[in-house]
Amino acid sequence: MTYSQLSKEISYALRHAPQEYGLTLDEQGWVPVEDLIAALKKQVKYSDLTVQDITFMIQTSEKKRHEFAGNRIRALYGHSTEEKIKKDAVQPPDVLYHGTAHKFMQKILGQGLISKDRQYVHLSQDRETAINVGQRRDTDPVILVIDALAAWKDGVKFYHGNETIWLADEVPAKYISRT
Ligand code: HQG
Repeated sequence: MTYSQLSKEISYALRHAPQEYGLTLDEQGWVPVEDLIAALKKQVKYSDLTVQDITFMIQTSEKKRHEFAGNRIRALYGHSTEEKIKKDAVQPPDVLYHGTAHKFMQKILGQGLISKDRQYVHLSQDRETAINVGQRRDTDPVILVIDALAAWKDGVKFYHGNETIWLADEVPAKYISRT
């Protein structure tokens, strides 16, 4: 087992397929960590897994993907499960960014940013994060600038993911510009 493998598997379980692990997310996406560990331990590679491994994985991970509080764990963003995770809307920074591929641009400028397979659109707090996100899909990604404050004032809802990631239900095209 590597910690990167563990992070990926926990993301898969808590973002996309809790039922495959016999888990049920609560409204905010939490599950008891002991249930997650018990489910993972059924796989040989995780047979020695401890709660300390999970704590270490979260602490040392480059991206803050998971949160551990009390005896519960959840994914902070990325969900695609049927039941939409409940988050409190909060005022975003004035400007947010979104890194994407050139091939999506025509559609995005027409219909805005939509969440596609996930529950929320993912936005970046800074340009560097947006470049990293966009590079997953394009070696030279397009970095979009979102007039988040104007959108918020017009009633578009934003939610906090982690220190670098913000979420929204959708971002209409009129708040999006190209750099
Ligand atoms: C695009 C990773 C056509 C959108 C990352 C994106 C992030 C549209 C893709 C997090 C569109 C969806 C999320 C429209 C949006 N028409 N394409 N109207 N609206 N798109 O993976 O933001 O490493 O669901 O631009 O770092 O790329 O897994 O979202 O390219 O933080 O922790 O549709 O996932 O984090 O792709 O990435 P995704 P994303 P982890």
